[in-house]
Amino acid sequence: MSPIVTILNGPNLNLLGKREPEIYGRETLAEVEADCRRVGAELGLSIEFHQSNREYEIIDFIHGARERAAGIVINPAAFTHTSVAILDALHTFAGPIIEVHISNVHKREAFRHHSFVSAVASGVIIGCGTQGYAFALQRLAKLIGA
Ligand code: CA2
Repeated sequence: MSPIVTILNGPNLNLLGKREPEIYGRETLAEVEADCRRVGAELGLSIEFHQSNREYEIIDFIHGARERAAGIVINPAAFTHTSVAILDALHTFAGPIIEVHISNVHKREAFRHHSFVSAVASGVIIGCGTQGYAFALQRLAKLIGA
């Protein structure tokens, strides 16, 4: 059976492709999900894909991944810069975690320069647009040995 990878997306990413295309591009989250499923299949990974605007739901998805998933890809969106609770949840996950940011947060406001999540990430992909999700899956496949 293919190893499961859980892909998590934080608040407002449901609006991807619908607002601020100059920052986040024109691809919708549904298109990102389709790309992830295609790339995942090529890499022999089974993809679970979620988005939530609620911090507790993201924590619940991380707890769910503990029982089933071999790896996590997470774009925590604004929770990146605020959430010790998501950091604590990720600490309980044994497998590799790749953090993704669509935009180059280091070219943006100073409050986006710090990530709580990076402390538990095996790798961080920043500023590669939505292509960053495919890069993250390629890296996870290597780390998991899929
Ligand atoms: O660059 C990224 O992927 C971010 O995680 C996106 C977050 C932002 O708070 C982080 O600093 C960097 C914001 C996600 C909001 O997504 C939108 C998409 C389209 C239109 C409006 C918001």
